[in-house]
Amino acid sequence: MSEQEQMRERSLEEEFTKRIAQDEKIEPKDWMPQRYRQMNIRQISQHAHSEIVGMLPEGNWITRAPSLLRKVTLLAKVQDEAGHGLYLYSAAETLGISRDEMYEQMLCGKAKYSSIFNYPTLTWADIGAIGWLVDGAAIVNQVSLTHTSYGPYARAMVRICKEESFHQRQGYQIMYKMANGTPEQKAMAQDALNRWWWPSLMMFGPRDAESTHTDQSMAWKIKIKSNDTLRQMFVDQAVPQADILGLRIPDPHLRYNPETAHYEFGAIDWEEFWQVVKGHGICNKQRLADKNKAWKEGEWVRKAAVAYAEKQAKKRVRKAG
Ligand code: FAQ
Repeated sequence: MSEQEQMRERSLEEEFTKRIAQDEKIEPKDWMPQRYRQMNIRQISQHAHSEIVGMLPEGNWITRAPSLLRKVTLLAKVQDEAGHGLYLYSAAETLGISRDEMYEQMLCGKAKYSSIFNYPTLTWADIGAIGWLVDGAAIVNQVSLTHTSYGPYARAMVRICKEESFHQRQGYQIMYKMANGTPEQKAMAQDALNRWWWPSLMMFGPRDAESTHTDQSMAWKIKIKSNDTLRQMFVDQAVPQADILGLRIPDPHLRYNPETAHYEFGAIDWEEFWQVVKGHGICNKQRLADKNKAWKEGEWVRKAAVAYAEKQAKKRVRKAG
């Protein structure tokens, strides 16, 4: 790079830093540091993959939902997650990566998606626990991301959060019904809470002290709040909700600290977290196998969509001529 180019780069970077400090949104055609672009691609594509792989644990229960109403509601929720994935892939595409490339990274296991979706859904109560806890945790994170500095991501978050709120309510309502049902149903709800509680806390990522990206992400306002701050907000919100359900959070160290006005909680099993992130969770292999199978079986749909689009384009040309 010539000296003149270096000076120009520095002044662009200064202008960028000023815009971030003033809470201006960065838009696709604006100048941005290469690393800012890459960090957004990484986070947004991982988020998109999470929505797409996240359809599988609940999709598992669509055929076994206990009533027509529950089936319709669950079907709509799972379809919403697909929509979230698509908005997010589109937001990432504005940064110069194609959806095919991102999808390929997910299918071959190179890209990450949220650890939580590598746990199995064993009973109907798990569907309640996912809505309540997993969507609940996702909302806490995503509400803060509505203020993220990259415009297309921030706008996608606003819409996604509205739908996630409905998801959280439907999950909590399933838990409420079961927790107030027969002793067997209440036991199922407690068992689901026991299995989903700790993985939900892990969704927020490693402790701040061990997080690779938080410092730079927060400096660029890609992330607005740190992993530990968001995790604490989630715990403070979920504990009173468990009390209303009459269920017990599976943590003997959980206690309210009136001085800090926060719930203190026990140690998270970080060994388990990293094992799951590295591909050794209960369902990692099955999730990727299912996504690859769906991709292969959907080939004729993609071909048909392209053929249809080409036919329509030819029709338009004929009409215009
Ligand atoms: N799982 O330096 P940090 C949903 C990785 S959406 C797997 O702290 P960062 C909706 C991280 O990627 C749920 N990997 O990373 C729904 C990094 O690896 P890398 C998804 C994780 O990015 C509900 C490394 O560890 N939400 O649930 C996890 O600053 C129900 C170091 O970590 C989002 O994606 C994890 N839990 O903070 C759908 C929100 N945590 O890339 C269906 C947007 C960390 O260097 C049903 N994302 N890692 O190889 C974020 O806010 C952030 O990316 C964090 C992680 C907070 C997830």
